Amino acid sequence: TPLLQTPLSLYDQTPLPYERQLAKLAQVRAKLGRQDLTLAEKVLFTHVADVEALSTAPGTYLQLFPDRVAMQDATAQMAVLQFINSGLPQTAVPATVHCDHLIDAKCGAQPDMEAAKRTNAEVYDFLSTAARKYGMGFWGPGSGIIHQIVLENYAFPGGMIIGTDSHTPNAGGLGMIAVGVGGADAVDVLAGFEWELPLPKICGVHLTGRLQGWASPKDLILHLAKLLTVKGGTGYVLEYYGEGVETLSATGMATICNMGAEVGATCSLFPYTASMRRYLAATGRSSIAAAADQVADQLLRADANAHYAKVIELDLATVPAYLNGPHSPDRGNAVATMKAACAANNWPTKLSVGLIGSCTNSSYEDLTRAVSVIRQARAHGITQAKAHFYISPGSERIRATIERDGLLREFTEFGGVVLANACGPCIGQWKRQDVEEMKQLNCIVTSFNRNFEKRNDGCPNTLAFVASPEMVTAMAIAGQVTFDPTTDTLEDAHTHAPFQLACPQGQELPATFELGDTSLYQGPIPTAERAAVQFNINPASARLQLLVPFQPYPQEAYREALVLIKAQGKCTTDHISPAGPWLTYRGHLNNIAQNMLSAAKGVDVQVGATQNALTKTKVNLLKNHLTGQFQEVWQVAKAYQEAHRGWVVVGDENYGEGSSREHAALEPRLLGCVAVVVRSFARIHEGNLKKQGVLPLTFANPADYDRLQADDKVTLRGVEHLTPETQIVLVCTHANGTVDEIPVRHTLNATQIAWINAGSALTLIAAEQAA
Ligand code: MIC
Ligand code: SF4
Repeated sequence: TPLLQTPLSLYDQTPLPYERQLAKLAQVRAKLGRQDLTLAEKVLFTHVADVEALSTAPGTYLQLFPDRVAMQDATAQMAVLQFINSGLPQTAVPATVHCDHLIDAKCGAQPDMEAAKRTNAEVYDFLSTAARKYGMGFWGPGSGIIHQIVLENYAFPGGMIIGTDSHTPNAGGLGMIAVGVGGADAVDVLAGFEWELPLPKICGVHLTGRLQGWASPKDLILHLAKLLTVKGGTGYVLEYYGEGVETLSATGMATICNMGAEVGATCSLFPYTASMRRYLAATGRSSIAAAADQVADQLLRADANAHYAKVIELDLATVPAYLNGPHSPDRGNAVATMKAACAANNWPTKLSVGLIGSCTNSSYEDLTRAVSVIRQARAHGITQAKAHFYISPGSERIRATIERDGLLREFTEFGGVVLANACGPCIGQWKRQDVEEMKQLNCIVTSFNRNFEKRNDGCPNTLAFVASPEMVTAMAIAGQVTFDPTTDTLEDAHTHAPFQLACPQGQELPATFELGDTSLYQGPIPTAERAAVQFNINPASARLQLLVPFQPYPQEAYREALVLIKAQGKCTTDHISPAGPWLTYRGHLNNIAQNMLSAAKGVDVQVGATQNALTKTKVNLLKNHLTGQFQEVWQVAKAYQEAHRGWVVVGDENYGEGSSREHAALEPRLLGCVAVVVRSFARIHEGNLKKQGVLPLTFANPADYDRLQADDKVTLRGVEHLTPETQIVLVCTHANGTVDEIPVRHTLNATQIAWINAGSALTLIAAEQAA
């Protein structure tokens, strides 16, 4: 049958799994006795390892077999280094590596690419060697950003992908369960083991109506981010449904799913639509669309009376245009309220830089909408934007297509700088040129997804906002973050008469896509040639270092442990292991560990005025409780480790929010962290800590955060005989000698406890492999 013959992608021989999924779905229905399945449940449950073992009791873990794995260069290095230790000859499922995070934006695409190839040669060589050795596809520098490439080439309705990047859910725009994970999770799947996911709850988002005026799919998710906050989606899959879904393009849905990461959702997804069919056809995958058409009713939509854990009702017509920020993507300001918000918060109204594109917003539709705004300005004699203006195409395919169609020229003629097809300024790979602006409080607006402090340019004075690309463009033209195109006017350059911008108009898809430079992709080499491929890691390298499996902590480490830092407020992975210049060391644990918690804000502790004064103004300076000396965070940690003292980190809400980077767990583990105790965790980070053998604990009573002091000594009672049911108690001896007992919770299952006992998950795999 045609279903069985359709390959998974243009680059894979493996067939689409639809036949298998249909058979499994029947088993799932029989096992659970349910005819009210959500789409997410259908896709998840048709990927479980064993339907007979399937349970939907709260607190269970699903054991899953995803269809593929994607990794980007900044996280793939650690994933590959771990895979090397597994000793396996090749990956068990189709996988790809994408070179997108390490390209510094400075002068524009071409010179920046040349520089990146020079400076990152060692890492690119390592990754392409790994791809050849283990049978993976390799998308070299310049090919584009992982999530865009996955959408264009690998995503398919009803499939399941995991990726070592938190925005992997982007592929939900094509109806895929797509989840961001740490490298160690990816290695499990690459090694042929099941991937373990805590059973998510399914939140239905019921869409009615149609977006109006300047509102775009980006605004829909900015609106939801405001509603749900950065942790409101934790533990949930966001499943969209309703007639409003049919009004959205596939790429628009991808934008919405991409930023589900910003509310902490496990992933987001949409049912199969006509726009998905169009997108698949435009990207050369009509055969997948034809197969999807056949199984759509059974597999690619929820049952008619699907049961959702909760439902959000949203009339698309009520969504205004937003500018979210600064410092957090859930800080939602309707564009119409920005004048008041700037006045109330003393934010400058001037816009210094506008940036569009990235993995979130660089579709053909996005860029044609942005250009439609530029055309209106040019028709009124405006020759260039008032703010600096940058464009990051998401892929070589997009870049080549907008070049062919003249859009690229329109951007550059308007003063826009087209950057490499890469992450660039989105992840702090940006040598910002307007250095004068950076000396004072200044605003930038991007069409990216995250806006944490210092993320884009490393500068504490920068207030970053996120918006749709067309809104960024309009604001860049006006040079004001307060510019509301629905009420404010621009001035005609010749007549000086005021004029208003009409709503942007875009084109969903080009008639055909241009592929551009196809040599940037290197496919898997024949199996027989793989064994001969050799790694060559220079022991003196500053960028790559083989991993040594962690040894278990001795029991004393859990007794009278020191508090390294009591982090206050937002502590994202960008605070725990900052990116930007540190991306250089993503393959070298010892070196990158020097950035540990360097951007975290330590709480005002009661250990003396000096530290109060210091920590208020400065991050990455802590009192070493053993010597009284002030040192960088990692130095204090190392000193404790050398003194054979265990230490803990104390954190606030949604600790570890943001990236999937497992460096945020590996670094504390390397330097002797036994536990991280917080009010709440972000999902991926909690999983990463477990994998590396660090106990993730939450206060049973969140107010106990205040009872645990930064100069306490903490004994973790209960850890000696840890079981999934153990109630761990922190016995905290305060500086004045008094003692508090603080109950904490853990979510470790038996397998995960075995990781802790072995030292780390990898230590356990290596031991099993050797046995
Ligand atoms: C991000 O957007 O923060 C990143 C950089 O893509 C990260 C991955 C990383 O830190 O390498 C992510 O989202 O997971
Ligand atoms: Fe790259 Fe930014 Fe997308 Fe992360 S969010 S993958 S850094 S473009």
